[in-house]
Amino acid sequence: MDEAAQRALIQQTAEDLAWLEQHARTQPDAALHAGAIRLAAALVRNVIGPFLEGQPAAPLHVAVVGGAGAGKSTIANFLIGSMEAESNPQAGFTRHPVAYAKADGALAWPAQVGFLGPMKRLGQPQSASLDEDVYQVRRLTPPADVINLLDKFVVWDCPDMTTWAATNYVPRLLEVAGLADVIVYVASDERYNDAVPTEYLRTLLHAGKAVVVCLVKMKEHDAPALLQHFQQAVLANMPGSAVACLAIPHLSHEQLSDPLRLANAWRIPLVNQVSVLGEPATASRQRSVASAIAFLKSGEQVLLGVARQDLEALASWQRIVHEGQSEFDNRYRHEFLSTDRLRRFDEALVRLLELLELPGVGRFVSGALNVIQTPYRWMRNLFNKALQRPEAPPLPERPVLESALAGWIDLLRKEAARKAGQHPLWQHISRGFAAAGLADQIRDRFEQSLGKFHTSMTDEVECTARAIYEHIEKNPIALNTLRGAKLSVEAGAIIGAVATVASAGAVIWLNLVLVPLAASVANHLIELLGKQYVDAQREQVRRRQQTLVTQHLSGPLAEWLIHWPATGGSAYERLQLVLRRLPENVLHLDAAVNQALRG
Ligand SMILES: Nc1nc2c(ncn2[C@@H]2O[C@H](COP(=O)(O)OP(=O)(O)OP(=O)(O)O)[C@@H](O)[C@H]2O)c(=O)[nH]1
Ligand SMILES: [Mg+2]
Repeated sequence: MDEAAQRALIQQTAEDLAWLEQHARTQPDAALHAGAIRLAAALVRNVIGPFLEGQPAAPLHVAVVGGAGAGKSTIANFLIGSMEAESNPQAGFTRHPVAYAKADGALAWPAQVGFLGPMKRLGQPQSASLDEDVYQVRRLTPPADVINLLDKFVVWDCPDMTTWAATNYVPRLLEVAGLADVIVYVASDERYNDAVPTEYLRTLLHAGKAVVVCLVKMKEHDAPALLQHFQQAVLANMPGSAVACLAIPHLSHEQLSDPLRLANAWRIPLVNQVSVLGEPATASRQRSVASAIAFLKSGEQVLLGVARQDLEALASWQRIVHEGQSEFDNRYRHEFLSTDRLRRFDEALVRLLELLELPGVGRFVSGALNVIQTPYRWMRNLFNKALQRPEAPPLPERPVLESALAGWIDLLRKEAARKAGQHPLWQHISRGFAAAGLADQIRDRFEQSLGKFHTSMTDEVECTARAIYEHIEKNPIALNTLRGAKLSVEAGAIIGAVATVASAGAVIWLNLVLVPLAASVANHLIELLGKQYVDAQREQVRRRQQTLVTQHLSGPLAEWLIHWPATGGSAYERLQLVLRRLPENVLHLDAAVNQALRG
């Protein structure tokens, strides 16, 4: 992959994740997911991107995170070795990330577009309480010490993560947490297991971050018990393990103001722990990159977690569309198809029977047989007229289709209105009916398909009906065989009748009754056979007509309706794009990272 393509890949992945994060924030109870997605975006922007672009490993980054007022700024000062970060009794004082970097260090600060996401770098030092999407870098000369973390690390003092995304500053700390090679998680003894910070800790460990837990403010003699309790009650339930869990008890203000001289006993283990994690810097950064890509790959759960509600809503919309479709198909079958006689098939039957009449000289024989059968035919017609109930005229097709469509639209409209409060998708559909003319669009599409359906239908009826006689017409052997069979049956019946009269020694005039009767019964049987065949064809065409309705009318309309929420630039269109594109892009990133790590 060339550099430009790689940069575009990083940018697109970060943008897709940013979109997904915003989308998650529109959903109820999705703040934690939104946080995990923000972290994923930060990993792409701040770790994977710079690594692929050849950014050197140094300086590494350590971020101090935790609940409001836990003591984060105080611990940042411990890491730096002097009172630089504003610690303040007002909980939630630090509102944007503040980086502490060595003044004379050659700070190879990542400069690519998108680094630290939407946060702007402040040009001038400002109070850490400034509540804006910014970060600042404070350069300082650290006091001489045995271990000086600032030689290797940039120390980040972060805003708190006590509340979900209701506040603007949680995403800021997640952005820096994404960047960090080491995380120091601070929890005070009175609030060591608050729900929200604990969930963020879980996300950070899930992302494979090297986390050092620092429990603070307990009485010194309670430290071992609290550490043990935290290990068992909190860390044991996490997806990964923390690198270390340390305690710094409640210290005096003097000790806090000069940690280097007065609190080193507590400070050194922490500084040592962080320092070790940065040894050597290249390995530390490679670990960060490898776990970032692993988190993205395993992040399907997170991504699908956010999209789950959307996908469920889309699936339930799909179910309702199909419910409406089968109701539409059923109504067409019951109200129109079952009553439609398909007259073309009656004509086909007549043609078929005509074909069976003998041609040429044989016409005289057929004519004679017809004359013989005349009394029977009269009588049959009389009976039929007397007994037959008048056929109910079929409902015209168009009104049936229109009213079935209206029923379908009504069902969708009602369901959308009923469920509008459940999920934004239903709200979107409901608005589609109310404001975007969705019902008219449905009718328009229906009209467009109707023409195609009718053309196919007419062709189908005509072809099947014509095939009934054309097939025989074009096959002289079959035709002559059938004619022969018909003649044999009729002649056989007449001869049989004459022979019966003769053998019974009955009076000759009985022939006048029996011969026409036998000829008529034989002919009737042949007609019945023909009718049965034609009716079977008619039934087949009815079934085919039902299939064509589904194929040309209700099917395409259902497809269009199912996809309607994901069209016209809606959020669901983007969602589908992101859900398709993101996993592919993560795999490309994985390949690029693996190649770079091997190199
Ligand atoms: N006496 C004493 N005060 C402490 C100790 N640790 C923290 N504090 C105080 O607790 C308050 C909050 O500490 P910070 O370090 O500002 O806490 P924070 O987590 O940065 O807080 P926010 O940025 O507001 O979220 C400050 O007034 C600190 O001086 C300690 O060990 N002893
Ligand atoms: Mg603070």
